[in-house]
Amino acid sequence: MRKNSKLFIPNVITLLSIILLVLLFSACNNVDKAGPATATVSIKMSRSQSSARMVGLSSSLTDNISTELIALVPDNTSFSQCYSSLANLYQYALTDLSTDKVELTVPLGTSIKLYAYLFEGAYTISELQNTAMMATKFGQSSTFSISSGDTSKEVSLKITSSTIIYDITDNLSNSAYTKVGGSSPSNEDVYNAFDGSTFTKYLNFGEEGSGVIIDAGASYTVDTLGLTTANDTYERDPASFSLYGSHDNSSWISIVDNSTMSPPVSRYTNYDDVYFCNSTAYQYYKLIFETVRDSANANSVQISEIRLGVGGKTKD
Ligand SMILES: [Ca+2]
Repeated sequence: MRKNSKLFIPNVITLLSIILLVLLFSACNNVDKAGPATATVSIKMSRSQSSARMVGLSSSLTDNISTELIALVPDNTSFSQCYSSLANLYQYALTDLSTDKVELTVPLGTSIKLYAYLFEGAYTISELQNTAMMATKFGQSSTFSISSGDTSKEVSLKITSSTIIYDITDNLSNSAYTKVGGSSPSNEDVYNAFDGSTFTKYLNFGEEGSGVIIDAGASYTVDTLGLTTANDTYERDPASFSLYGSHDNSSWISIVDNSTMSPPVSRYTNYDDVYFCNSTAYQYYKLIFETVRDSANANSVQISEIRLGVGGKTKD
């Protein structure tokens, strides 16, 4: 959103390395005629075995982390920051962070990898599966396989923080934004939501169902929405949104369908960033405000700033 800011703001990329001790606890290989043999494997995360790259970085890998999701995948599955869009998956499991152990059912004699997703919030597996959450750190193991005679094995897993924080609406001209529906006062037109100032706003008398089309000038894989409340009349705050992507500004593909938000009551204040799964790069995005906080007492929808982020975070 902010003019004259650098296009790419690389986050501090902390490359950490840990060693997993893979312990085969049992010889209880489940030889099933219908599928490959498997073994139940208890994995101990040996986080003290950090590489030299951790020198100078603060304390523990799991500081501020309440949940670690492990995805067991075939070796040929590409990593994604969005765990729910992994192309192939054998199993999800949560690490018991009090013991740093996780139990998995591993296919024997098969090339596999582990991807780790570390979250600040405390979640169950079903919560993670029902709502796409953005991890704050990610891990990728090397490829390995386990055979029936193995009793233990060491595998490395590299942990990084999220990679690039990026807002595609940075440095676009006012003509990149097209109002959808309704009408606006001349001094509260659509581009005011992208000028980097919370003291200017986009107001649309179309209220629910109005929005904006953004021509990003190039294709980006947007996965985060950031909003900031305007100066007054909190009844007009957007309370849910839909997002569509397009390659031609004509044919639209749904990315988010009427997702509820919790607008802050405070004015000039950022909403919590909304993260969603999207693996396709689009040049055009259409953001629709489906509802406002109090439609009976609002005559319009208004917002001071809109950010569309890549890589799971928007920047202020
Ligand atoms: Ca503004």
